[in-house]
Amino acid sequence: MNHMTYPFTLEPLPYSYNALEPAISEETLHFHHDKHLQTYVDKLNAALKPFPELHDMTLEDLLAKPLTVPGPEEREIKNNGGGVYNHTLMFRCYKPYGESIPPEGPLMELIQTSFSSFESFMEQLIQASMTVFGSGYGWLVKDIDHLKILHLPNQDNPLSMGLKPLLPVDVWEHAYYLQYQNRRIDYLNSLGPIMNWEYITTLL
Ligand code: MN3
Repeated sequence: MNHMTYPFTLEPLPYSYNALEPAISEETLHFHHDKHLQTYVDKLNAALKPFPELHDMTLEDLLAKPLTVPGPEEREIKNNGGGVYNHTLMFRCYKPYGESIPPEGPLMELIQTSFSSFESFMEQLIQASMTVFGSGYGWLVKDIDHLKILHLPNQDNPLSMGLKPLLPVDVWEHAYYLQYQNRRIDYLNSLGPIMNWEYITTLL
């Protein structure tokens, strides 16, 4: 995704706070980006501070590799590092409401060979995101030469499984509860018009 290293900073949104309405409200986006993501950034920096040997590692390496620190400290770095990575990637995967155009080129070819059709792919992605019990994400990932859909708990990241993250679908309640309360499916069904498939294609 990028090559950020310690100390990590909050990446500004690549669009205005009301750009995703009505799918994601301005209020939800302020909380999600300015409060939740900022907290992950701050906690990641605090967790890394005592370990200078980790300060030159990229966020990708911090998530993908075992760390030479005690177990609880490693868990703290992985959890908050996942929070930074997953949210930063997710916000990049969106674009202003209604500006989404369907995937084309290499991404569309991989979707068709991996899931037979774009419609089937979207159904499976929403199904996987509905399956998350408690907090977590539905994920589109690349595994060598094909795409996979999976779901992971909390802020776990596919990099730790040797997979390339392409699209996180955040189903923590903070992602949707202000607008959709318990209706997770309505939130998931609203996301189509804000998907930035051009950006996701650059991750292949
Ligand atoms: Mn979130």
